[in-house]
Amino acid sequence: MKITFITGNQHKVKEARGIFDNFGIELEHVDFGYPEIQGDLVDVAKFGAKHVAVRLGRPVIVEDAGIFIKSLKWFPGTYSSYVQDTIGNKGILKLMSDNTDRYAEFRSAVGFCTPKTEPKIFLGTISGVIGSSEQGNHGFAYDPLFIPEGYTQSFGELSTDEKNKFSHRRKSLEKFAMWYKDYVGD
Ligand code: ITT
Repeated sequence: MKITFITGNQHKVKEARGIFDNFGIELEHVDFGYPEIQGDLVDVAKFGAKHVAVRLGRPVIVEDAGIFIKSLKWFPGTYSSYVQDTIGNKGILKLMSDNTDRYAEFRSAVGFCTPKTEPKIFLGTISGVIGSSEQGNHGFAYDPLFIPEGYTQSFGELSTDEKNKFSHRRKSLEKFAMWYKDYVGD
């Protein structure tokens, strides 16, 4: 069983391969840019999946994700990629220097679409807190800042395999994988 994953992010590919291995799904990676429309993660994933499925003429998945920080009114959210490339983790820590409420969530929306059907969405969320400094150099982007609930280590201190056991991406891709197995009928 195979699925084409559209992303320009190699870290997502590595994580998705590790997750799909558990479900016997082979991942084919294609880096094919698509417009990220204004809206929430679901809007972006729906539009992107449809756009690429029609252009490539085959079923695809895309994933839109981000980190949502409560005391920053859920910023950076859908702007996570831009904010990471501009102010980065140090900028986020600065914005939060006086905030005692450190609650944050990573959220992931996976969009599946075929050229002839409407997109389907699978969601995953993980709760945690923003640490007081960057910790670890595993993973990518906000991982060194994010300490998942029940842990003392950040995602940046966990291996890909450990993060893959319970991350936002694990939850959304696992929901997709279970559904996809029935859909394909294997
Ligand atoms: P594609 O759109 O090409 O898939 P991208 O990196 O631009 O790749 P997003 O649009 O979904 O991905 O942007 C989400 C950003 O949120 C991403 O660039 C990271 O900065 C951050 N992010 C998402 N998931 C993350 C994770 O598991 N760990 C750390 N940061 C993450």
